Amino acid sequence: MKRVSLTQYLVEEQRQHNTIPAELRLLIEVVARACKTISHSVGKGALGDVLGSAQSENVQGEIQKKLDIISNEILLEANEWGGHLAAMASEEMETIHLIPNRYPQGEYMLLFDPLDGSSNIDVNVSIGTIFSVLKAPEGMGKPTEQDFLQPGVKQVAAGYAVYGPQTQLVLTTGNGVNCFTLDREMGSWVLTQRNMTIPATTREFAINASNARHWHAPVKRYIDELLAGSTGPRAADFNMRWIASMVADVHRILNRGGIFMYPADARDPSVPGKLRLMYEANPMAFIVEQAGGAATNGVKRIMEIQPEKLHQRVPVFLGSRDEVALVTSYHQK
Ligand code: P6P
Repeated sequence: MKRVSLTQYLVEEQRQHNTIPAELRLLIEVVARACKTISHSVGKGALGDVLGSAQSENVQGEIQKKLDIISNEILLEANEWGGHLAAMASEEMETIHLIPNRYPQGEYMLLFDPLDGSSNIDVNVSIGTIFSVLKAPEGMGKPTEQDFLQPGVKQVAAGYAVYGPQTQLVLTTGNGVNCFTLDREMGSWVLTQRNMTIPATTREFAINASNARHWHAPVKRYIDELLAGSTGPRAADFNMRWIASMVADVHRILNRGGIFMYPADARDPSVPGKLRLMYEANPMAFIVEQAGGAATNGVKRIMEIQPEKLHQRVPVFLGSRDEVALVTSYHQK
């Protein structure tokens, strides 16, 4: 297959669909370049003094790994000077990050989880970067947190990089989902999968089953039916995967189907699940829907949720659309 670079793909998309203005193309290329740098740091491991804890806590109350902070810095520094952004928001930062006055302010806003799956860093299991792009509200002056609180349907682009056996970048700008593999020798992103599509049905589910005693009834019913296998109501056997890196679990689902779940549970009603809406659930929901899958919070489309807080959490059910529809229907009863 003739090699198509990320740049060529974006230029072709611009020409064919006119959906990627030059500023958005520049933003995507800058983020992709930052992910290359993150991949390089992640790949050093113990050889680069980048492992272990940074002895600090983030706004989520989680101990930050050195690579969480390194990855966050890489994304901030890469995106500050380009003139395409008005502001950024990150899982690792309590408040939004304004573009320094010395640089021009652009019309896009970038949100990211710079390194998702941190618990896997020190044990060499795949991790990733998740990003979401919104347009700055018309007539916005100095950006505030409120300007970021737009529902997921307002995203103009979303993507993730997965740092695994290969480093890959998965991207949507609203015209399907494409995957690029990093050619480390050339340092370039090469298109390796066009128009990724999630099968509507699956025999594979992903959930952290150690929380089973805390699940609410609809989730318990759904999982029990999967576990009952061919002699149960589903009349089929199912397989389970849980990598504890959302990016890696979602990437598997994009490639071979499946359903990923991080539900709310009875432990703390004030904490609806673990995953964050703005820079984990929304970008992944955009990608999954663009690949023919579905993404709900158990009641409605994740992308239709009106955000109230930058770091708010949301229950997540995403992947093969028939399975997402079934588990969502159990929440209606
Ligand atoms: P648990 C990683 O910390 C993360 O945010 C997601 O990437 C992943 O799906 C989930 O949390 C894993 O959570 O409770 O299984 O460790």
